[in-house]
Amino acid sequence: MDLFKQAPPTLGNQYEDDRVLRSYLARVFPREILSEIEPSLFEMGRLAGAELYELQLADRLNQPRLTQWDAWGNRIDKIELTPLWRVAERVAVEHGVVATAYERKHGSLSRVHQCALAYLFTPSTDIYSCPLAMTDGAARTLIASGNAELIERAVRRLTTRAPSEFWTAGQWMTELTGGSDVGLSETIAKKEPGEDAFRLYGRKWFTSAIASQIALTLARPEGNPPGSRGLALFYIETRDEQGRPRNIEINRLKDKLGTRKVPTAELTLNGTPARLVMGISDGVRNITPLLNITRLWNGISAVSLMRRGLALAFDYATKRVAFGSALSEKALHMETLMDLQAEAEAAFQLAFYVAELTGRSEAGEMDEHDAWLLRVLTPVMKLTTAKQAVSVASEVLESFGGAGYVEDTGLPMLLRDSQVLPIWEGTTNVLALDTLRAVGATNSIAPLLATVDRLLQSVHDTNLSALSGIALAALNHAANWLRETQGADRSILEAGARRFALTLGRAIELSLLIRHAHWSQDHEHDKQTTSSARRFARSGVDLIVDHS
Ligand code: MFK
Repeated sequence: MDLFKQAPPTLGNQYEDDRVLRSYLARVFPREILSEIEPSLFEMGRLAGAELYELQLADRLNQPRLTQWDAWGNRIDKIELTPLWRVAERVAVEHGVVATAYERKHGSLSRVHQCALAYLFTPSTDIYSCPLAMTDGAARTLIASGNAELIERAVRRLTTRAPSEFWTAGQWMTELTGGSDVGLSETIAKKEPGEDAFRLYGRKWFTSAIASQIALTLARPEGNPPGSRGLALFYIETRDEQGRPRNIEINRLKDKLGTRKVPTAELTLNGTPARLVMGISDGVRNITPLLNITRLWNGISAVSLMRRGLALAFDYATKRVAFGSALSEKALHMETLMDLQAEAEAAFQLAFYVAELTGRSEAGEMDEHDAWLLRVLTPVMKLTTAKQAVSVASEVLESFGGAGYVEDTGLPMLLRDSQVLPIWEGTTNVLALDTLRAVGATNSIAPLLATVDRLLQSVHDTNLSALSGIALAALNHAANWLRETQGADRSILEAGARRFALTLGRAIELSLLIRHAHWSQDHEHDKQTTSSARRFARSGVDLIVDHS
């Protein structure tokens, strides 16, 4: 009997097939620079759709392993990564997924080039973006610290293209007392008589990518006051020349919903040698360059996972036949996918806009207005895109019917891995409060309104102008809410912070989408972004609820 077999979804070259990425890069990059960087994007797109994707599916059941003891009673705490992650590291290093941002061949646009590489690389490598994000953030933080000795020792290795020299960095912040409220950290830093370095004593509770060679961490030098100002920022080299942990015990690996390739551990620091990065206090403030880079990576990962889910779902729609025709011929199925596509495109524009701002800041090309914008839009972008990624992943699974719920299709992982995005690097609520902090004491979003005005100024198409009105009305509503809440009880302001931040996020996403749609109509004679902008505009932009 010839039984029916379902054709699986397949992927092509993930750069070549990505209208959104290619159109965006064509707008942002001068033509000669784009042709210079395109070979790197074609190659990463090819790997992501072919070898890496095949390896990812084959590696599905593998997980990192912790061996705490050797046969002879020695504590070794050895971590073995899965085959996919070992290949991912080599590919990432050789293709400059971190390095590109530091080589700065194209000035501030190198950050955008790097994010495009990360966006292509991420969905086929099971969150290897986590160690890369922290490595990038550590390099940025060390450079910002001005600590010449540590820069000389570590930055070259964090940003190299030579796999044999490459170091990854961890970001050890979370303790049992405080995942979000880092100021409660209990780890103590002691200066032993006759020693230059400090030694750290404490317990880190949720440390990601524990196989890293170095880590940046927070600890309280003895005698410092409680709270985040009393913490200092430290640099650790995790293992000695023989590969033994430096007074660090890995107590166990976490059993997590997703990101299961990431070796995340509970650690005890038992006199771990550590060097001050800068200053004896203000550790939280000093580690914020790292936080802001990993939050950018979080957004790039969010849009890349949405893109992967939709690439598979659109392809599958051409292959799956039900009720007499392919799903791609069903109006409701395609309507559903196109709405998801609009969410993904909107998120893409915001994540890459923050990449552009980050690049300009690193290249020293920022005025006060742009610095404010980057500070506010980083948490706004992170929290908005992370929420979008979870809801898009859930719908993508549903679009496959039962197959989306079955592990060996590889699809459930998209949802599990997306679910981490609103949690780590600051939950939605913590980042909503950070947005209020970033807006500043004036409680005004005038710089954002001015930016959106500028973005939309040249849009003359009548359909797009109507959509601009929706974005501006939402932003003005948010601005009024903030003004009116100013004199009220602080709890009213905080209770509305999530709606406020998400409204800013969705309104700026719509504005960026309109700006790009306008460009794409003029330069590519393409109305697909316009159609996405129209869909996105009717999916809820203004979430503010006025208090009575
Ligand atoms: C896939 C891609 C991503 C991969 C990453 C994977 C790794 C995941 C591993 C982790 O999840 S590591 C843990 C991540 N943890 C967090 O993100 C902590 C979340 N909590 C916060 O972000 C809180 O808002 C915060 C800890 C910062 C609040 O602490 P405090 O003690 O209330 O801080 P405070 O006093 O408000 O801020 C201290 C200073 O830092 C202030 O400046 P001043 O000293 O000048 O007044 C703040 O303005 C400044 N600051 C805070 N956040 C900032 C910032 N400056 C710039 N950017 C920021 N984001």
